[in-house]
Amino acid sequence: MSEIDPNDNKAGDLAVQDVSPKLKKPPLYKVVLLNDDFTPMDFVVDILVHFFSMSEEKATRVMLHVHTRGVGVCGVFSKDVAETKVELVNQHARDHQHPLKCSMEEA
Ligand code: TYC
Repeated sequence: MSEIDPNDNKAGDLAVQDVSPKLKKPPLYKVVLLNDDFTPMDFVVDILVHFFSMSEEKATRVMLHVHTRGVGVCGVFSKDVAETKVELVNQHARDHQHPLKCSMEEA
């Protein structure tokens, strides 16, 4: 192999320096739902159950949070997964003629 062995320094002229790891952890993204005045509450609960695997109880809590506070977190995911969830939810809302908007932001 071509690895450098710092103990095998026959000429005595080898400088070995510790280097901190360069790889950063990939960023995570929050997927959020935005409130609006028209999307039915049970439609939002269904989305949280089916696209974000929440229990009916948790989905109802999150929906009411969005309804009263304006925005709420559905989950935290890698970039690819967050993008896919946002697309699927927004397409589902469009398919049913609801103005519901889902988006993502860095966690
Ligand atoms: N505000 C909506 C209503 O009163 C319910 C709602 C909740 C809509 C959450 C969107 O992300 C949302 N029917």
